This record gives sequence, structure tokens and C-alpha cells, in this order.
Amino acid sequence: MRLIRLLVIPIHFGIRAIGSVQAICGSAAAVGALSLGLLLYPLEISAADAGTYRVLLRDKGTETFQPGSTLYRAAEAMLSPRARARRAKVSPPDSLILYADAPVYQPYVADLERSGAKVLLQLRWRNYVVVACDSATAVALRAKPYVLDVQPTSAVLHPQTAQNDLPPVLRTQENSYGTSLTQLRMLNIPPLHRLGLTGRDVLVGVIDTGFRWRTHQALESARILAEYDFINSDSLTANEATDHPNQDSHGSAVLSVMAAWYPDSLIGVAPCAWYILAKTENITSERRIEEDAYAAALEWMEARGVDVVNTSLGYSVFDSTETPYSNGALDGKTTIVASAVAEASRRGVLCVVAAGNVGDAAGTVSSPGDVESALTVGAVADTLLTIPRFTSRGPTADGRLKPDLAALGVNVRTTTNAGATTFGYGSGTSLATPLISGSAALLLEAFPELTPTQIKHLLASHGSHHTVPNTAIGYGVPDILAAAVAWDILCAPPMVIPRGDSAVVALGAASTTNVEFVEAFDQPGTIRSRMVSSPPWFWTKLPADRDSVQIAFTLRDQQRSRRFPRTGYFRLSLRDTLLPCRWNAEELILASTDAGRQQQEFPRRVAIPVDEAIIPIPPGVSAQRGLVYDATGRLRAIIPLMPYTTSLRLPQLEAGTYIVAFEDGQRYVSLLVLLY
Ligand SMILES: [Ca+2]
Ligand SMILES: [Ca+2]
Repeated sequence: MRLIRLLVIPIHFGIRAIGSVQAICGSAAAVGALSLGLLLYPLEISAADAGTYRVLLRDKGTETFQPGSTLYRAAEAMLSPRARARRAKVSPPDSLILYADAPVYQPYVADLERSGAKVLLQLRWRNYVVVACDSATAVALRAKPYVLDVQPTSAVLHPQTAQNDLPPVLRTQENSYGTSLTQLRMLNIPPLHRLGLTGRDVLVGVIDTGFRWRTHQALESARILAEYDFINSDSLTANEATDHPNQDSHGSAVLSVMAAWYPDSLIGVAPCAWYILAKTENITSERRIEEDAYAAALEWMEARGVDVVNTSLGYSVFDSTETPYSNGALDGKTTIVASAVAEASRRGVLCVVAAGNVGDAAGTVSSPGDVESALTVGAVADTLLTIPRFTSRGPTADGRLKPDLAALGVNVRTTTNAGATTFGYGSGTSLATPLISGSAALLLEAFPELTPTQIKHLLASHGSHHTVPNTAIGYGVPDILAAAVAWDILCAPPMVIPRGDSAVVALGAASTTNVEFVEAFDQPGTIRSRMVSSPPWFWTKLPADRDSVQIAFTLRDQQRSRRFPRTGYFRLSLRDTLLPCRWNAEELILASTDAGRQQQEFPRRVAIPVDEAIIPIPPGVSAQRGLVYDATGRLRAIIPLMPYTTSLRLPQLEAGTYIVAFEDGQRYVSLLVLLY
């Protein structure tokens, strides 16, 4: 089987260049030194008190990091032979030493010391130092060009200000998805995103042709844990000089369906999941050694703890140089790839596999889609669930029903490799498959206890054809939200909005019936607070008389009750804003007011019920209008203001987080608003 040509059919393959996403208005440079991190870390430290702070550094100096460079050798020199040997157990030879191992840049340390900070600790992996200084010095340090952020050590470490940050929270409105809305809405994904579920903490493996993820802006914030090229035995999966020009196109498109974040063009199913990437499929040939490479990649991923593996590949016919499989080999047990998938499934990995694109004859599902424990995915052509001719049909050689499920496989929105911001549409079961893999990642984020068999069963029983499965699309297109709430009460990660001497803790939840009761309780047992409901949000106000709480929740609907998290507690800082998917407010806020003074006089973060929706205008601001942005940066309303107005009424908005910016001559004053 010629894989690429089979599994991605270039129907209506269009490319459209999209401008890059910038700050909401004005230029990002105008924001510059105004230290937007203020919104997340207000200057609430009283003067002259000494404290300890984390100073997050932007880089490790200007020198490049590559074998032989001084920076590289400095990192190398810090490792003992024992450490190197131990690392060699888990890393390919050319990834033994990483940029994160390089030492903290000493000229920065010296400059911090000169500025009055005493450097107590230097941390290489996350590239920050811990200093002791007074609060005025801490404020001054934040303005240094090489400093990303300064955070009190009493707070949790907020990595969102570091490089390769996560995308903003997916508190998206449906019109932020661009044309990728169709493929996600068919699976009922947007409500899960709006609750704050994005695949966080789930590890998804992708075995494919290579991945050009470093240079596409939609994948810039993707969380890639590791990658390996099993064809050339190196750790770069994007095209290199010896590769066919299209070698990495297929894998890049497949990855983008899951991991992309580029509002208005493409939002992936699980943009905050972790990904581990393997290049095993050679597009210029079909040789049996590609099966071996696939099996090796699966072993590699399994050992690294992968939860879901996406396989948009399939094998049945090989080049004439290779020994062919006999008739009947596609019984889920015979091929090398089938055996690898069966072994991985046995070890708890959910293997999601494309059915293939050689329909419409019976028995055309390729391997490893023939494996019983695999979740095999066929394609539908549109929202009417029309079955395209190309999608491979079951049953397997031994008579089992395949595929298991289906998703959109015609005109699926993907990135393309033509440029850094190019997008297109592709077709094939290759692109239906990552829609299901990403969906499984969302389920696993919400319910880490789910086994592969349980996920298959849940999805099948919520498929469009669950009562009348067939050999083209199995149990049909699943409703992921329905599947999730059928398993248990669905909870999204908690949010915190500090509000003066208290903090609002909010939680999104959904179930099959109304969620009737949510209670927050803390670890020492001093807090037991019934949360107020404004579905899908539940919230409570906690006194911020301490920096952080260890908190858990009890939720009840009409039939069920659950604890969230199932064991242990969330540790939440009550002084810092925390939003799902570690929303980066810096990307959204234009400017803050003149630093310091006004910060302390006026709350910059406001939490109000949806029906109140009146927010005060900061004193001293003579704004002519207020601009309301949602968390994706989309302008939702422009509200003209009369002179001397002291408050602003928001338009009717759904519950969620918003930025309200007051335009006041040359500057903007912005507030973070949680509507609950
Ligand atoms: Ca390579
Ligand atoms: Ca091949």
C-alpha cells in the first residue's frame, strides 16, 4: 500500500496564508516595559520588606547551543560519567545534553547582584534564580530586559511566562475556531474546551512521516516532549537535506489536527496535551523495514509513558522487492505492526489507527487497523455523515467488525508546510484518526483512570450508529461530551481570581443531570464551603489570609457523587490568577496603567456574576470608550463612555474570562474580568 497517497487524498487541498496573531490592537512594542505581568502578579508587596523571589530569565546568553559550542561544553562538563550513562538509558545519543542543562548565564547573575539582589539558588532546567531582596528591588528587577518575570517564592512557579509558552485558554467562542469548527463540532468538542479541558497532562504519541512543528506558528506553542527519526536514527523528524520534499507533510498535518493553536484558522482537539513524535514511514517506498521502525517507535513511546498513540498509517501491499503478506494476513495478529499494537494495548496504551483509504470493497482495512484492541477510525464526508467511497471497509480477514468509529475525513482543516502561517484542507482517514486521538486525550484528562477498553466502549456507545454499526464507519461519529458525562461528573481544572483580601475559586462542571451540589474543602479541614452555582460554573470566595490552599471538591448530581481530584488535593495560590490551560494574560493585555500606585488602589481583577455585569472604571481614568475582549483576544464589544462615568455595563456575555481595556488618550488601562 502506498501510504501517503492512500491515507491522505488531496481533495480540495487549498492553502491560504493567514496573517500572524498580534497583540489585540496597537503594537506589542507599545506594551513593552509596562510590565504586563502586573496583572498576574500585582505589586502587592508592601515597601521595604525583604523577601525571596524567583527571577525567571529569558535565555542563557546569546551564544548558540550546539555540540562543540562553549555553552554546550559547559553543560557537558556538569555531568558525571554516571549521569551520562544513566541518561543514555532513556535518551538518544544526540539528545543526551539539552539546552536546559546549560548553566544559568553568569553575567545576568552578576547584574542581579549589582542591582541589590542576593542570589541564593541557580536553577538550570527552568532557567531561573532565587534571590533575596526588598520589594522595591524586586519591582526593579522585573524591568530588566533579560528578566521574564519576578515571582514571590511563596507562589507556585508560573512557567507561562517562559519561552515556548502554552496557548491561551480555550475559553473560545465558537467563531474563534475558523473552519476547524466543523470537524470539532461534529464530535461535540467545543463545550469541553469551554469548560477548560484541553488534554493537559495527557501524553499522545504520533507515529508518522515526520513533523515540521518548529517552524509553523500554529504549532509554536505545542508541547512536544520528544521526537525521534527512526528512519535515519537521529532526533530531528522535520525534513533534512536527504529527505523527499514532501516527506514531513503528512505527519505535520496529522499533528496539527490535534495540537494546533491558531485562533480563526485552526484549533486542535487537544492543544495542551503533551506530544511525543516518531518518524517511521518513508513516503518514497513501501518496505517491510518501515513496519520494524513502527514497532520500535511504539516500544519507545510505551516506555516513556504514552497514553494514546495516533497511527495514520496502514500497511498491506509492499514494493516488489519485499516478501508480500499472504491472503488472510490482515487478521489483527500477523503483521509486525499488528503485533506491536496488540502488545502496546496489552500494556494500557490506547492505539488509535486509520482504517485506510482503499474502499469501498469489503475487507480493505489495512494493518494495524485490523487489531482487535486498536480503535480503528473510518471517515465521513460531512455533517450528514455521508460515507465517502475511499474509506476502507471491514470486516477483518477473520470476520470481526472494523472500523470501530468515524470522524470527519473530507476537507479537514490542517496546517500546511508551505509557510509559517499556511493552512489548508486535506482528506483521508489519516485526518479523521487524530480527531479521535485528541478526543481520547480530553477524556483521559478528565478521567485518567479510563482504560483503552473502557474508552473504546464509551465512545462506541455514544456513536451516531451505536445501535446499527456497519463495516464502513463502525459505531459512527461519537459525541465526546455525552461519552464523558456518561462516565462520571465532568470537572475542569479549578480557576483562581484574587480579589483584594479574598479570592474567587471557580470550577466548570457538567453531567447528565444538573450538578446540584459542589463543595470545596481544604487539607487541614478549616474550609468547607458550598459553592454557588451558575452552570456550568461553580464558585466560592475564600479569604486570602494565606498564600495558598490545598483544596479538593465534592460534586453531586441527581444520581452520582465524585471527589475532584480523585485523590490528593489541588495546591492553589490565592494571590495569583490561575486560569485553565495556564492562560497567558500577557498575550492579551495591551498596557497597564502607570505602574505601582494605582495598582494598589484599585483591583485589577474583577469577578462578578453574569447578571450584574457592571464594572467600575479605575479612578483617574478618563476613558472615552471601553473595549471588551474575550480570552482568545477577540474584540467582543466597544462601549462608548460619557465623561465622568464611573462604571461600565458589559453587554450580554456568556460566563467566562474577559479583558476590559479603557482607552484613555495615549494609554490603556485594562482589567481582567471573570463573569460567573
Ligand atoms: Ca532526521
Ligand atoms: Ca512507505
